[in-house]
Amino acid sequence: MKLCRFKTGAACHHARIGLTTDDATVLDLSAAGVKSLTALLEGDNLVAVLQALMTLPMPRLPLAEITLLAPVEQQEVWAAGVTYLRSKKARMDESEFSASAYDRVYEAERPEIFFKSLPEKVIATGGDVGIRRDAKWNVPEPELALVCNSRGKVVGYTIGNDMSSRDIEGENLLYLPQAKTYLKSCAVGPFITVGASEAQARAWAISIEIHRGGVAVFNGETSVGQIKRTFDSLAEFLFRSQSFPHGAVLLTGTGVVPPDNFTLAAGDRVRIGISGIGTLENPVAIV
Ligand code: DO4
Ligand code: MG
Repeated sequence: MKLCRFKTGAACHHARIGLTTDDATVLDLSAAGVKSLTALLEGDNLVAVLQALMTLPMPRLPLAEITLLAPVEQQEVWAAGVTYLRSKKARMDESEFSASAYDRVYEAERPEIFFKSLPEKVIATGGDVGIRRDAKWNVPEPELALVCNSRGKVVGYTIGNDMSSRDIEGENLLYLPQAKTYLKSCAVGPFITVGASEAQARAWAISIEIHRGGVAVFNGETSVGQIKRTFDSLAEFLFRSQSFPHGAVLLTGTGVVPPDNFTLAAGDRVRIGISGIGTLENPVAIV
């Protein structure tokens, strides 16, 4: 079962809440009185609530006829890093200066967690993701994203793109916020898969394709099961000594890194797929 936010036409500014079980049509839950994703995610028995809602008469809209919005309302987006061995190696290779920090954080009990985006700055599928105009080495990071409610419970899963400037990150660890958090650096969506256990999610594949002028210039794949840490422990660290009254989205780190001679260019298209969720696709623009 997958939730989404959508609108029905260019002139319509009103976000609706949708539910899909077939990836071809969306039930308009707004017609059953559901006005917010956040309120739904706060409920204790989400799957049962959605099953009950599905018995009500509601418009069923073809997916091809709606515009999918980012599935965030007032949720901040945060991100964990160096949670896959592949990411640790890439960071250590990119910077001798910072190598021991990455090595240590991979092994440490406390994960690396950083702020990624305000909700209103999150890019939806189809929108431009950005590469910084002052960066020379830019990559997308395809990541499973945990959707947490205000109590820190993981209630669903979506897809995140943690756009990153590797030359800025590699120059000095203290530049990480500039390498990671800039205009259009975070895309999320399009669906939130609910009702899947961590064990089920760990069997999902994460894939990425980058197209330039219609030609694939990079593709890669990993398995969610390669994440070193449990989802609950990542969420617990995010919520420790912190409060998120509307819940939060936590990207869980990347396990796919393009070769070191690869950098994104304006006009590229980044397509990230997670088998249990769907596809997040964005063109790239210089910001
Ligand atoms: O400190 C570097 C960030 C690492 C990251 O974003 C990742 O592993 O996904
Ligand atoms: Mg990342």
